[in-house]
Amino acid sequence: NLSLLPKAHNHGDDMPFCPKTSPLIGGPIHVSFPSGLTLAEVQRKNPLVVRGGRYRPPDCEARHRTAIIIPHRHREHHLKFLLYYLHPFLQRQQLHYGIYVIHQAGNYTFNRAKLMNVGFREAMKEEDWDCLFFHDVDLIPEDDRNTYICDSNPKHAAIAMDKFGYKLPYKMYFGGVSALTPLHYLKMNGFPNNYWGWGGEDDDIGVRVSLAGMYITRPSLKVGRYKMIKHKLDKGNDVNPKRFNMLAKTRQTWKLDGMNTAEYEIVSREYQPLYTNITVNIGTET
Ligand code: UDH
Ligand code: NGS
Repeated sequence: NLSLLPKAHNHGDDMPFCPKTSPLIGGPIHVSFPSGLTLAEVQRKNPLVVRGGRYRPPDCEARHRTAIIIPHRHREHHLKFLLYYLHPFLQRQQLHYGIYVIHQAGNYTFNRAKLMNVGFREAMKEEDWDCLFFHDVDLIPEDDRNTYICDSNPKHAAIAMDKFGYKLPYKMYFGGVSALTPLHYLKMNGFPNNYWGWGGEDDDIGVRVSLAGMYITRPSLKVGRYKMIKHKLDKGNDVNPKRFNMLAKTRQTWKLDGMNTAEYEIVSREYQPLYTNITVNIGTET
């Protein structure tokens, strides 16, 4: 009797596909930030997550393979909460997934978009991901129906953030959390490498989407809700005074700067229990 065989870690040919809509997803999620939470506790709550922060549903073949790419430096306190919410959330969606934290080495000015280029290339070296979620560390999804899978066009997921009164701050906003397939990513030559410091890089990415002949899709305002963990502007991420001039030139620069010119050195790759930590030297502004 086949039904008596243990199935939990069997990923043979005989596994049925997971249902199109996961029976495990609910609706709104109540997000709070319990004091005293530890990574060990998050690990204990997620026994099926394996080294490097990877997961596959135990009893069905996932329909989607999603990599989460998180740009990071000095935000361990935020990362802990994000992992606490994201792991169970992705498991309820019955995804095959992996979480990558792309950690900028050194103290030079932060560069969010370039770290995403690193994350894309390094994640794709490891597995054939069909969707990449570029995810700020301080944004917690507040609804299970916000599915972490890709659309036919680049998707902006963080459409309704608490700090903006749960609506878009402006029509072209593309910040926070976005989802692209590898094909979308390469079509727009990835993200810019030369936005050092705070601001504008997300707008540049949004412009690249349309310059590459694509458009932005979004979930509904009811579903694309996020709570931001409150914080001040970080040390080492000063507002970039050049951002407006750079944005005015994206049409001329997007093919010359991006995935095709991203240069960096990997410092280390650690397979932590809850995520893959890639520390990278991305250089300095030239
Ligand atoms: N990040 C880090 N470390 C840093 C800077 C940024 O990990 O030192 C990452 C992190 O994933 C963060 C993302 O980059 O979520 C975006 O950076 P941010 O949180 O500083 O940007 P945000 O716009 O907040 O969310 C800015 C605070 C107020 C800026 C006001 C400027 N007028
Ligand atoms: C715009 C920035 C974006 C930023 C957005 C929200 O003005 O990078 O505000 O900022 N664009 C430029 O500066 C050109 S926030 O309210 O989160 O601090 O994401």
